[in-house]
This record gives sequence, C-alpha cells and structure tokens, in this order.
Amino acid sequence: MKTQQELAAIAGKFAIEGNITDIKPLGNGLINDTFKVSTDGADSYVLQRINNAIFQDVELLQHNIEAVTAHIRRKLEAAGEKDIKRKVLHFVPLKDGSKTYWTDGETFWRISVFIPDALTFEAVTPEYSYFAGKAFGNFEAMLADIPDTLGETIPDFHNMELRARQLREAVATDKAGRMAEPKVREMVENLYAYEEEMTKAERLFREGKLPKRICHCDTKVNNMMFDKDGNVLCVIDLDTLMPSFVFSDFGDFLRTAANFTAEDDPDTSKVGFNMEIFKAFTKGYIESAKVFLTPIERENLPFAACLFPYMQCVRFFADYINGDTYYKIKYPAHNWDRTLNQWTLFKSAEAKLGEMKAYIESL
Ligand code: GN1
Ligand code: MG
Repeated sequence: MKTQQELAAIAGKFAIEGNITDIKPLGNGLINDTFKVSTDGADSYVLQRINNAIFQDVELLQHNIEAVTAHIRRKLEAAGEKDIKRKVLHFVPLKDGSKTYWTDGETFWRISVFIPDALTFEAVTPEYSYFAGKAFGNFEAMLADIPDTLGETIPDFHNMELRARQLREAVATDKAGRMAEPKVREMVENLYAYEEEMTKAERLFREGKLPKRICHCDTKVNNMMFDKDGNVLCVIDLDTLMPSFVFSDFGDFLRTAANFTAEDDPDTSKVGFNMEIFKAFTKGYIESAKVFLTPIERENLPFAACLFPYMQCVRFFADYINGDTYYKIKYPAHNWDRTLNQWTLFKSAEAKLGEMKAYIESL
C-alpha cells in the first residue's frame, strides 16, 4: 500500500491543476485500486493504479480509452452538448504531455477528472434501468463508426469457450486442493452440463451469423454515473472496451441490476432474476440499439441474460479453485459465495427465458 505522500507524488506527475489537499480510496472495483484526489483548484481527480497483471498491455488499454473518449467527445460537441465534462471521461496527460499513464516499470497509474455531482448505485429501480438501457444502447451506437481500431485489452475476455476451458484447467490442476470439497465437485458438474448451450455465441460467430461490435464489457450497474434526477451522465470503467458481442453489455448489466441482491450475497434465498428490471432495461436498450441490432442479436438477448450469470459463475468459481488469485476477496470463501450466488441467478434467469422472449417480441 502506498502512503498519501507517495500517491500525491504520483498524482503530481500528471498535468492536474491546483494543489492536492486530500487523497482517499474510492469505489468498489475488484481489479484496480482507485483513489479520489481533492485539490484546491476547480477539479478533483480520480487516480488509479492499473492492475497490470490483468491488463498486460497498458499502452493498448490507454489507446482504446483515448480513442473512445475522443470519439464520444467529438459527437457530443457536434450535438451541441453543454455539459461535456460530466458526459465523457477525460484522462489527464503527464506534465510532459507524452502519455496518459505513468509507470515506474512495475506499477502503472493514470488520472482522470472526477465527475462532479454524480452518483453511482449498487442497485437500481426499473425507471433507472430504462435510462441505463438507453444509455448503453446509445454508447454502442455512438461507437459504431469509430475510425480507430481497438484491440482486446484482455484477449477473448467474454469468450465463453475460453472461460469454460479455464474452468476445466483449474479443475484438472486443483492448485488450492479445493476439489476435495464435495460442494465444489457438484458445482463442476452443474456447470459442465450447460457448457455446450452456453458457448453458442462463439459458434454463431464462426458461422458468420453474429457480429462483433465495440462494447463496454463491464456494464455492472455501478459503472454508470447518474445525476441527482436519475439522468445517465456517462459510462465509466472503460478498461474492457473492446470488440465483443452485444450480449456482453446487455447481459452484464442485467447480471448485476436484475439480481434481487448483490453478486456476493451469501444468502441465496435472496438471489433471483427481477423481470421488472429486465423489462425496463430491455425497453430502453432496444429503443436506442434498434438502429444497429440484427435479428439474431435481438432474438438472443434473453440468452445473454442467462449467459452472463453463467460466465461470471464460471469465472468466480475458477478463481476459487485456483486459490483466489484474480478477484479481490474479503474473506476466504468470498469467491465461493459469489459462485453460488451467480449460479442461483443463472437458474432463476433460465426459468424466465420464455417470459423474456415473449416480452421482446411484444416490443
Ligand atoms: C471485475 O473491475 P470491476 O470490479 O468493475 C471484472 C468484471 C467482472 C466483475 C465482477 C477486468 O470488474 O469482468 O464482471 O469484476 N473485470 C475484469 O464483479 O475482469
Ligand atoms: Mg468497476
């Protein structure tokens, strides 16, 4: 852990304005370390240590983010948007203007302007979900004509075939000796039974039936900023921006927002898929994404709502079996509780597939 002085020294390498008055931890991210840097100037800032064990190509990562934020900024300007500062993230370059990240060769840091008077939520109402659906559809629509080529910051990030393979490897290696637990072996069987069905998108892609588009790929509900009246300001946490299936953004939002409880609630009796949130989000999403969605994409949105709890279950579970090396954990069984939670959510969503399909057809 860095001291306040060390953090201030790192923040000071960037072209920020004013003197730093305070630095404190911010948010609930599971990957990067995030701090709020207050100053006596007009702006506060967000300082982040990029987890470069996970994001190994920081140059590419920042290239993607700069390309996307610049593209959105141009669109907002062209549309006469007045509140650009709150509508798109702005990364501050180093004092010499060279890059938007600083590294000592081991750790990587970046800074963006803190969005003032904005709120994030761990849970949302149907009304907010509708706005979020519109916003994510809009976000993807805005990126449809980006001239830059974006790379995959985590190759095959949402590739279910890869995630399934990683689970099989974790099971075979059994690094932490957790395969001895009967509940673990039972979960392995549960997940394997759905592997064929859940890897459908990759097959459709190979058959040329499903496109990849620039997606956000981490549309957890807490990665969206709202103003105090519930309007969506902007989408944050842009590290996983990359070409993917639209299922990523649609599915991952619902995985978090449509769960009746948090993704790590150990009380699975509270877990379930909330159709009111599904309906509101889907309505908003389709309204703004209909300009580009193909029939195959649209008809598979309910599949996406099941795929993401399943994929996240596989990811948390593989990390549990591997001895908790990827996600931050707060207690030893944290990844197991997350696994069980996401499995329960997956089963609940699966039971509502018919209802989801009917709703989309009714729109
Ligand atoms: C991670 O960084 P954070 O907490 O927003 C993860 C997502 C998972 C999520 C589960 C790069 O997101 O893919 O869905 O945790 N990000 C990465 O909460 O793996
Ligand atoms: Mg986040």
